[in-house]
Amino acid sequence: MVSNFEEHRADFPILDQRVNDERLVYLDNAATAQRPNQVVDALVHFYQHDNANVHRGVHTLAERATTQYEAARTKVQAFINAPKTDEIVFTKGTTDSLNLIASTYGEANIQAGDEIVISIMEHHSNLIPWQQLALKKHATLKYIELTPTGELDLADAKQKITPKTKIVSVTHASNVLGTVNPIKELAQLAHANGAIMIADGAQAAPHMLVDVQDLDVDFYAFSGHKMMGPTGIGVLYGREALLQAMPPYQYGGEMIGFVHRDNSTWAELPWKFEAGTQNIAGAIGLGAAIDYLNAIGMAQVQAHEQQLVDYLLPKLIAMPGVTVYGPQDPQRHTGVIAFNIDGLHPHDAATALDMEGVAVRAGHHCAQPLMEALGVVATARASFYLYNTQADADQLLTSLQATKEFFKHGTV
Ligand code: 7TS
Repeated sequence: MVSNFEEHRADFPILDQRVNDERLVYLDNAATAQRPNQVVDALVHFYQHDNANVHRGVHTLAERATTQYEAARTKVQAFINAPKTDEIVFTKGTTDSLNLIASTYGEANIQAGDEIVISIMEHHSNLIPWQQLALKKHATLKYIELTPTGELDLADAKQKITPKTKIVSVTHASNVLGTVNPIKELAQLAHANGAIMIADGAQAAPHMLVDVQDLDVDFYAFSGHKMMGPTGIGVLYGREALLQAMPPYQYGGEMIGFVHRDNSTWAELPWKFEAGTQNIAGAIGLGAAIDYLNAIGMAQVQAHEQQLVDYLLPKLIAMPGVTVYGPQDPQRHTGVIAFNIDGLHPHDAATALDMEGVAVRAGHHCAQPLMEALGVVATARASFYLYNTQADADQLLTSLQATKEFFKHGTV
Protein backbone atom coordinates (compact mmCIF):
# COMPACT_ATOMS: atom_id res chain seq x y z
CA MET A 1 0.00 0.00 0.00
CA VAL A 2 1.38 3.39 -0.97
CA SER A 3 1.38 6.02 1.80
CA ASN A 4 -1.59 8.34 1.70
CA PHE A 5 -0.65 11.73 0.39
CA GLU A 6 -4.23 12.24 -0.83
CA GLU A 7 -4.71 15.07 1.70
CA HIS A 8 -2.20 17.23 -0.18
CA ARG A 9 -4.15 17.05 -3.42
CA ALA A 10 -6.70 19.52 -2.03
CA ASP A 11 -3.94 22.15 -2.13
CA PHE A 12 -3.68 21.70 -5.92
CA PRO A 13 -7.03 22.65 -7.51
CA ILE A 14 -5.51 22.16 -10.98
CA LEU A 15 -5.38 18.41 -10.32
CA ASP A 16 -9.11 18.29 -9.70
CA GLN A 17 -10.30 18.37 -13.29
CA ARG A 18 -11.24 16.09 -16.14
CA VAL A 19 -9.22 16.00 -19.32
CA ASN A 20 -10.80 14.41 -22.37
CA ASP A 21 -13.62 13.27 -20.09
CA GLU A 22 -11.26 11.36 -17.82
CA ARG A 23 -9.78 12.10 -14.41
CA LEU A 24 -6.56 14.10 -14.91
CA VAL A 25 -3.44 12.16 -13.97
CA TYR A 26 -0.56 14.60 -14.12
CA LEU A 27 2.67 12.68 -14.68
CA ASP A 28 4.85 15.36 -16.27
CA ASN A 29 6.45 16.64 -13.09
CA ALA A 30 10.00 16.37 -14.40
CA ALA A 31 9.06 19.07 -16.92
CA THR A 32 7.31 21.25 -14.36
CA ALA A 33 5.43 20.59 -11.12
CA GLN A 34 2.05 22.05 -10.15
CA ARG A 35 1.78 24.85 -7.56
CA PRO A 36 -0.18 24.51 -4.33
CA ASN A 37 -2.58 27.26 -3.19
CA GLN A 38 0.02 28.31 -0.62
CA VAL A 39 2.45 29.34 -3.39
CA VAL A 40 -0.22 31.05 -5.49
CA ASP A 41 -1.48 32.86 -2.36
CA ALA A 42 2.04 34.06 -1.52
CA LEU A 43 2.32 35.59 -5.00
CA VAL A 44 -1.12 37.20 -4.81
CA HIS A 45 -0.40 38.53 -1.31
CA PHE A 46 2.90 40.03 -2.42
CA TYR A 47 1.39 41.77 -5.43
CA GLN A 48 -1.68 42.95 -3.53
CA HIS A 49 0.11 44.23 -0.43
CA ASP A 50 3.88 44.53 -0.61
CA ASN A 51 5.02 44.97 -4.22
CA ALA A 52 8.01 47.29 -4.62
CA ASN A 53 11.54 47.02 -5.95
CA VAL A 54 14.15 45.66 -3.56
CA HIS A 55 17.32 47.19 -2.11
CA ARG A 56 16.51 50.62 -3.59
CA GLY A 57 13.93 52.39 -1.52
CA VAL A 58 13.63 53.43 2.08
CA HIS A 59 9.85 53.50 1.91
CA THR A 60 7.79 50.91 3.73
CA LEU A 61 6.81 48.79 0.77
CA ALA A 62 10.42 48.67 -0.47
CA GLU A 63 11.51 47.52 2.97
CA ARG A 64 8.81 44.86 3.11
CA ALA A 65 9.68 43.57 -0.37
CA THR A 66 13.40 43.51 0.47
CA THR A 67 12.80 41.69 3.75
CA GLN A 68 10.69 39.02 2.03
CA TYR A 69 13.11 38.61 -0.87
CA GLU A 70 16.06 38.15 1.47
CA ALA A 71 14.01 35.87 3.74
CA ALA A 72 13.45 33.64 0.70
CA ARG A 73 17.22 33.48 0.23
CA THR A 74 17.62 32.35 3.83
CA LYS A 75 15.00 29.62 3.25
CA VAL A 76 16.93 28.39 0.22
CA GLN A 77 20.18 28.44 2.19
CA ALA A 78 18.66 26.27 4.94
CA PHE A 79 16.92 23.99 2.40
CA ILE A 80 20.25 22.89 0.87
CA ASN A 81 22.32 23.45 4.05
CA ALA A 82 24.57 26.07 2.47
CA PRO A 83 26.96 27.69 4.97
CA LYS A 84 26.04 31.31 4.09
CA THR A 85 23.29 33.34 2.44
CA ASP A 86 26.06 35.07 0.42
CA GLU A 87 26.42 31.81 -1.45
CA ILE A 88 22.83 31.75 -2.72
CA VAL A 89 22.37 33.56 -6.02
CA PHE A 90 18.87 33.89 -7.48
CA THR A 91 18.79 33.12 -11.20
CA LYS A 92 16.11 32.40 -13.79
CA GLY A 93 16.52 28.65 -13.32
CA THR A 94 18.93 25.76 -13.69
CA THR A 95 19.81 26.67 -17.27
CA ASP A 96 20.65 30.22 -16.25
CA SER A 97 22.66 29.02 -13.21
CA LEU A 98 24.80 26.68 -15.33
CA ASN A 99 25.33 29.33 -18.03
CA LEU A 100 26.38 31.74 -15.29
CA ILE A 101 29.16 29.38 -14.16
CA ALA A 102 30.30 28.63 -17.71
CA SER A 103 30.44 32.31 -18.69
CA THR A 104 32.16 33.55 -15.54
CA TYR A 105 34.17 30.79 -13.83
CA GLY A 106 34.61 28.95 -17.13
CA GLU A 107 35.69 32.04 -19.08
CA ALA A 108 38.19 32.98 -16.41
CA ASN A 109 39.66 29.54 -15.69
CA ILE A 110 39.53 27.28 -18.75
CA GLN A 111 42.50 27.31 -21.08
CA ALA A 112 43.58 25.42 -24.19
CA GLY A 113 44.31 21.79 -23.37
CA ASP A 114 42.19 21.73 -20.20
CA GLU A 115 39.52 19.09 -19.80
CA ILE A 116 35.89 19.38 -18.75
CA VAL A 117 34.14 16.17 -17.68
CA ILE A 118 30.37 15.70 -17.82
CA SER A 119 28.25 12.57 -18.21
CA ILE A 120 26.40 11.17 -21.19
CA MET A 121 23.09 11.52 -19.33
CA GLU A 122 23.23 15.34 -19.06
CA HIS A 123 20.29 17.55 -19.94
CA HIS A 124 21.33 19.92 -22.73
CA SER A 125 21.53 22.77 -20.23
CA ASN A 126 24.41 20.99 -18.47
CA LEU A 127 26.00 20.02 -21.77
CA ILE A 128 25.89 22.82 -24.32
CA PRO A 129 27.43 25.52 -22.05
CA TRP A 130 30.46 23.20 -21.52
CA GLN A 131 30.59 22.08 -25.15
CA GLN A 132 30.64 25.68 -26.37
CA LEU A 133 33.15 26.76 -23.73
CA ALA A 134 35.42 23.87 -24.72
CA LEU A 135 35.13 24.81 -28.42
CA LYS A 136 35.89 28.45 -27.69
CA LYS A 137 38.85 27.72 -25.42
CA HIS A 138 40.27 24.73 -27.33
CA ALA A 139 39.62 22.58 -24.30
CA THR A 140 38.40 18.96 -24.39
CA LEU A 141 34.93 17.81 -23.33
CA LYS A 142 34.81 14.24 -21.99
CA TYR A 143 31.74 12.13 -21.20
CA ILE A 144 31.37 9.62 -18.37
CA GLU A 145 29.48 6.67 -19.88
CA LEU A 146 26.75 4.39 -18.51
CA THR A 147 26.97 0.93 -16.95
CA PRO A 148 24.96 -1.83 -18.66
CA THR A 149 22.20 -1.25 -16.08
CA GLY A 150 21.88 2.40 -17.11
CA GLU A 151 23.72 4.05 -14.23
CA LEU A 152 26.70 6.38 -14.20
CA ASP A 153 29.87 4.31 -14.57
CA LEU A 154 32.07 5.35 -11.64
CA ALA A 155 34.97 3.24 -12.94
CA ASP A 156 34.80 5.23 -16.19
CA ALA A 157 34.66 8.47 -14.15
CA LYS A 158 37.94 7.44 -12.49
CA GLN A 159 39.50 7.09 -15.96
CA LYS A 160 38.07 10.33 -17.34
CA ILE A 161 38.83 12.63 -14.38
CA THR A 162 42.57 13.36 -14.46
CA PRO A 163 44.92 16.16 -13.39
CA LYS A 164 44.03 17.86 -16.71
CA THR A 165 40.40 18.13 -15.57
CA LYS A 166 39.35 21.60 -14.46
CA ILE A 167 35.58 21.17 -14.19
CA VAL A 168 33.39 18.15 -13.46
CA SER A 169 29.68 18.87 -13.97
CA VAL A 170 27.16 16.06 -13.53
CA THR A 171 23.45 15.86 -12.89
CA HIS A 172 22.46 14.84 -9.36
CA ALA A 173 19.41 12.95 -10.68
CA SER A 174 18.70 12.05 -14.31
CA ASN A 175 15.61 13.45 -16.05
CA VAL A 176 15.40 10.29 -18.16
CA LEU A 177 17.03 7.29 -16.48
CA GLY A 178 15.67 7.92 -13.00
CA THR A 179 19.11 7.46 -11.48
CA VAL A 180 20.71 9.34 -8.61
CA ASN A 181 24.39 9.93 -9.28
CA PRO A 182 27.22 9.55 -6.74
CA ILE A 183 27.94 13.28 -6.53
CA LYS A 184 29.93 12.96 -3.31
CA GLU A 185 32.32 10.40 -4.85
CA LEU A 186 32.62 12.49 -8.01
CA ALA A 187 33.41 15.57 -5.90
CA GLN A 188 36.18 13.63 -4.15
CA LEU A 189 37.61 12.56 -7.52
CA ALA A 190 37.34 16.10 -8.89
CA HIS A 191 38.99 17.68 -5.87
CA ALA A 192 41.77 15.05 -5.73
CA ASN A 193 42.61 16.13 -9.29
CA GLY A 194 42.38 19.86 -8.62
CA ALA A 195 39.05 20.33 -10.43
CA ILE A 196 35.82 21.91 -9.22
CA MET A 197 32.58 19.92 -8.88
CA ILE A 198 29.24 21.20 -10.16
CA ALA A 199 25.97 19.34 -9.64
CA ASP A 200 22.81 19.97 -11.67
CA GLY A 201 20.12 19.56 -9.03
CA ALA A 202 17.07 20.27 -11.24
CA GLN A 203 15.63 16.77 -10.72
CA ALA A 204 17.05 16.20 -7.23
CA ALA A 205 16.31 19.28 -5.10
CA PRO A 206 12.50 18.89 -5.50
CA HIS A 207 12.54 15.23 -4.45
CA MET A 208 15.21 14.53 -1.83
CA LEU A 209 17.21 16.04 1.00
CA VAL A 210 20.11 17.98 -0.47
CA ASP A 211 23.08 18.97 1.66
CA VAL A 212 25.66 20.86 -0.38
CA GLN A 213 28.21 20.60 2.44
CA ASP A 214 27.84 16.86 2.70
CA LEU A 215 27.99 16.49 -1.10
CA ASP A 216 31.06 18.75 -1.00
CA VAL A 217 30.11 20.40 -4.30
CA ASP A 218 31.48 23.75 -5.39
CA PHE A 219 28.30 24.73 -7.24
CA TYR A 220 24.74 23.40 -7.14
CA ALA A 221 22.01 24.56 -9.56
CA PHE A 222 18.24 24.07 -9.47
CA SER A 223 14.91 25.51 -10.66
CA GLY A 224 11.94 26.78 -8.66
CA HIS A 225 9.25 25.54 -11.04
CA LYS A 226 10.13 21.85 -10.63
CA MET A 227 9.60 22.14 -6.87
CA MET A 228 6.23 23.88 -6.99
CA GLY A 229 7.63 27.42 -7.08
CA PRO A 230 6.99 29.91 -9.88
CA THR A 231 8.66 29.73 -13.30
CA GLY A 232 11.54 32.12 -13.99
CA ILE A 233 13.21 31.69 -10.61
CA GLY A 234 16.10 29.39 -9.80
CA VAL A 235 19.14 29.08 -7.62
CA LEU A 236 22.86 28.88 -7.94
CA TYR A 237 24.71 27.85 -4.82
CA GLY A 238 28.43 28.58 -5.07
CA ARG A 239 31.28 28.37 -2.61
CA GLU A 240 31.96 31.87 -1.33
CA ALA A 241 35.65 31.95 -2.29
CA LEU A 242 34.85 30.92 -5.86
CA LEU A 243 32.00 33.42 -6.24
CA GLN A 244 34.26 36.15 -4.84
CA ALA A 245 36.93 35.43 -7.43
CA MET A 246 34.53 35.19 -10.38
CA PRO A 247 33.81 38.15 -12.68
CA PRO A 248 30.17 39.31 -12.85
CA TYR A 249 27.74 37.55 -15.19
CA GLN A 250 25.78 40.59 -16.33
CA TYR A 251 26.30 44.31 -15.84
CA GLY A 252 23.78 46.98 -14.87
CA GLY A 253 21.80 48.19 -11.88
CA GLU A 254 21.92 46.47 -8.48
CA MET A 255 25.23 44.70 -9.04
CA ILE A 256 27.58 47.64 -8.65
CA GLY A 257 29.61 49.07 -5.79
CA PHE A 258 30.49 52.38 -7.41
CA VAL A 259 30.42 53.49 -11.04
CA HIS A 260 32.97 56.01 -12.35
CA ARG A 261 33.28 57.30 -15.89
CA ASP A 262 35.94 54.79 -16.84
CA ASN A 263 35.54 51.88 -14.45
CA SER A 264 33.31 50.35 -11.81
CA THR A 265 33.42 48.22 -8.69
CA TRP A 266 31.00 45.42 -7.88
CA ALA A 267 28.46 44.85 -5.14
CA GLU A 268 29.04 42.34 -2.37
CA LEU A 269 27.93 38.74 -2.79
CA PRO A 270 25.40 37.59 -3.78
CA TRP A 271 24.16 40.83 -5.37
CA LYS A 272 27.21 41.00 -7.67
CA PHE A 273 25.44 38.27 -9.66
CA GLU A 274 21.94 39.76 -9.54
CA ALA A 275 22.00 42.54 -12.14
CA GLY A 276 18.78 44.43 -12.81
CA THR A 277 15.38 44.06 -11.20
CA GLN A 278 15.08 40.45 -10.12
CA ASN A 279 12.12 38.09 -10.09
CA ILE A 280 11.18 39.29 -6.61
CA ALA A 281 7.75 37.65 -6.49
CA GLY A 282 9.30 34.48 -7.92
CA ALA A 283 11.82 34.29 -5.08
CA ILE A 284 9.06 34.85 -2.51
CA GLY A 285 6.95 32.16 -4.21
CA LEU A 286 9.92 29.80 -4.12
CA GLY A 287 10.23 30.52 -0.41
CA ALA A 288 6.57 29.51 -0.01
CA ALA A 289 7.22 26.28 -1.96
CA ILE A 290 10.13 25.50 0.38
CA ASP A 291 7.85 26.12 3.39
CA TYR A 292 5.36 23.69 1.85
CA LEU A 293 8.01 21.01 1.29
CA ASN A 294 9.47 21.50 4.77
CA ALA A 295 6.04 21.12 6.37
CA ILE A 296 5.79 17.66 4.79
CA GLY A 297 9.49 16.84 5.15
CA MET A 298 11.80 15.93 2.29
CA ALA A 299 12.41 12.45 3.71
CA GLN A 300 8.63 11.83 3.58
CA VAL A 301 8.39 13.21 0.04
CA GLN A 302 11.17 10.88 -1.06
CA ALA A 303 9.70 7.88 0.77
CA HIS A 304 6.27 8.47 -0.82
CA GLU A 305 7.71 8.66 -4.32
CA GLN A 306 9.82 5.56 -3.65
CA GLN A 307 6.68 3.64 -2.64
CA LEU A 308 5.03 4.65 -5.91
CA VAL A 309 8.08 3.45 -7.86
CA ASP A 310 8.22 0.19 -5.89
CA TYR A 311 4.58 -0.36 -6.80
CA LEU A 312 4.65 0.72 -10.44
CA LEU A 313 8.04 -0.20 -11.89
CA PRO A 314 7.82 -4.00 -11.67
CA LYS A 315 4.32 -3.91 -13.21
CA LEU A 316 5.50 -1.70 -16.04
CA ILE A 317 8.54 -3.87 -16.71
CA ALA A 318 6.33 -6.98 -16.73
CA MET A 319 4.02 -5.55 -19.42
CA PRO A 320 4.71 -7.31 -22.73
CA GLY A 321 6.23 -4.99 -25.32
CA VAL A 322 7.16 -2.29 -22.80
CA THR A 323 10.81 -1.28 -22.40
CA VAL A 324 11.76 0.75 -19.33
CA TYR A 325 15.06 2.66 -19.50
CA GLY A 326 17.49 3.04 -16.63
CA PRO A 327 17.80 0.66 -13.67
CA GLN A 328 15.15 -2.06 -13.45
CA ASP A 329 15.56 -2.27 -9.68
CA PRO A 330 12.94 0.07 -8.14
CA GLN A 331 15.25 0.82 -5.23
CA ARG A 332 17.70 2.37 -7.69
CA HIS A 333 15.05 4.30 -9.61
CA THR A 334 13.50 7.70 -8.86
CA GLY A 335 9.97 8.73 -9.85
CA VAL A 336 11.17 9.56 -13.37
CA ILE A 337 10.31 6.61 -15.60
CA ALA A 338 11.15 6.64 -19.31
CA PHE A 339 9.69 3.89 -21.45
CA ASN A 340 8.73 2.81 -24.94
CA ILE A 341 6.09 0.50 -26.35
CA ASP A 342 7.21 -1.81 -29.15
CA GLY A 343 6.19 -0.57 -32.56
CA LEU A 344 4.71 2.67 -31.26
CA HIS A 345 6.24 6.12 -31.53
CA PRO A 346 6.36 7.71 -28.07
CA HIS A 347 4.45 10.74 -29.38
CA ASP A 348 1.59 8.45 -30.41
CA ALA A 349 1.76 6.74 -27.01
CA ALA A 350 1.64 10.11 -25.22
CA THR A 351 -1.26 11.31 -27.39
CA ALA A 352 -3.19 8.09 -26.70
CA LEU A 353 -2.49 8.44 -22.95
CA ASP A 354 -3.72 12.04 -23.05
CA MET A 355 -7.03 10.76 -24.45
CA GLU A 356 -7.23 8.78 -21.20
CA GLY A 357 -6.47 11.87 -19.10
CA VAL A 358 -2.87 10.82 -18.43
CA ALA A 359 -0.28 13.56 -19.03
CA VAL A 360 3.19 12.21 -19.85
CA ARG A 361 5.97 13.70 -21.89
CA ALA A 362 7.37 12.23 -25.09
CA GLY A 363 10.52 13.26 -26.91
CA HIS A 364 14.26 13.35 -26.42
CA HIS A 365 13.89 15.14 -23.06
CA CYS A 366 16.67 17.59 -24.00
CA ALA A 367 19.16 14.73 -23.74
CA GLN A 368 19.98 13.81 -27.34
CA PRO A 369 23.44 12.30 -26.67
CA LEU A 370 21.77 10.06 -24.07
CA MET A 371 19.08 9.00 -26.58
CA GLU A 372 21.88 8.08 -28.98
CA ALA A 373 23.64 6.07 -26.25
CA LEU A 374 20.36 4.26 -25.51
CA GLY A 375 19.84 3.60 -29.22
CA VAL A 376 16.47 5.39 -29.40
CA VAL A 377 15.28 8.66 -30.91
CA ALA A 378 12.77 9.39 -28.18
CA THR A 379 10.92 7.89 -25.24
CA ALA A 380 7.71 8.44 -23.34
CA ARG A 381 8.25 9.52 -19.73
CA ALA A 382 6.03 9.43 -16.66
CA SER A 383 7.34 11.46 -13.72
CA PHE A 384 5.81 11.55 -10.27
CA TYR A 385 5.57 14.03 -7.42
CA LEU A 386 4.26 14.15 -3.89
CA TYR A 387 0.59 14.61 -4.91
CA ASN A 388 0.55 11.51 -7.13
CA THR A 389 -1.13 8.44 -5.71
CA GLN A 390 -1.39 4.73 -6.28
CA ALA A 391 -4.61 5.45 -8.22
CA ASP A 392 -2.50 7.54 -10.64
CA ALA A 393 -0.05 4.67 -11.11
CA ASP A 394 -2.97 2.30 -11.70
CA GLN A 395 -4.54 4.64 -14.25
CA LEU A 396 -1.22 4.83 -16.12
CA LEU A 397 -1.07 1.01 -16.25
CA THR A 398 -4.70 0.66 -17.35
CA SER A 399 -4.35 3.38 -19.99
CA LEU A 400 -1.13 1.86 -21.30
CA GLN A 401 -2.88 -1.47 -21.67
CA ALA A 402 -5.75 0.24 -23.53
CA THR A 403 -3.24 2.08 -25.73
CA LYS A 404 -1.48 -1.15 -26.62
CA GLU A 405 -4.80 -2.81 -27.49
CA PHE A 406 -5.91 0.17 -29.54
CA PHE A 407 -2.80 0.22 -31.68
CA LYS A 408 -2.85 -3.56 -32.06
CA HIS A 409 -6.51 -3.98 -32.94
CA GLY A 410 -7.56 -0.45 -33.92
CA THR A 411 -10.18 -0.41 -31.13
CA VAL A 412 -10.24 -0.29 -27.36
N1 7TS B 1 18.81 19.90 -15.79
C1 7TS B 1 17.97 18.86 -15.71
C2 7TS B 1 18.47 17.56 -15.16
C3 7TS B 1 16.65 19.01 -16.13
O1 7TS B 1 15.83 17.97 -16.04
C4 7TS B 1 16.22 20.27 -16.63
C5 7TS B 1 14.83 20.47 -17.15
C6 7TS B 1 17.13 21.31 -16.66
C7 7TS B 1 18.42 21.10 -16.24
C8 7TS B 1 16.75 22.68 -17.13
O2 7TS B 1 15.91 23.29 -16.22
P1 7TS B 1 15.25 24.71 -16.54
O3 7TS B 1 14.32 24.93 -15.40
O4 7TS B 1 16.33 25.70 -16.61
O5 7TS B 1 14.53 24.54 -17.85
N2 7TS B 1 14.21 19.31 -17.58
C9 7TS B 1 13.07 19.19 -18.29
C10 7TS B 1 12.55 17.97 -18.65
O6 7TS B 1 13.06 16.89 -18.37
N3 7TS B 1 11.42 18.17 -19.36
O7 7TS B 1 11.20 19.47 -19.46
C11 7TS B 1 12.22 20.13 -18.81
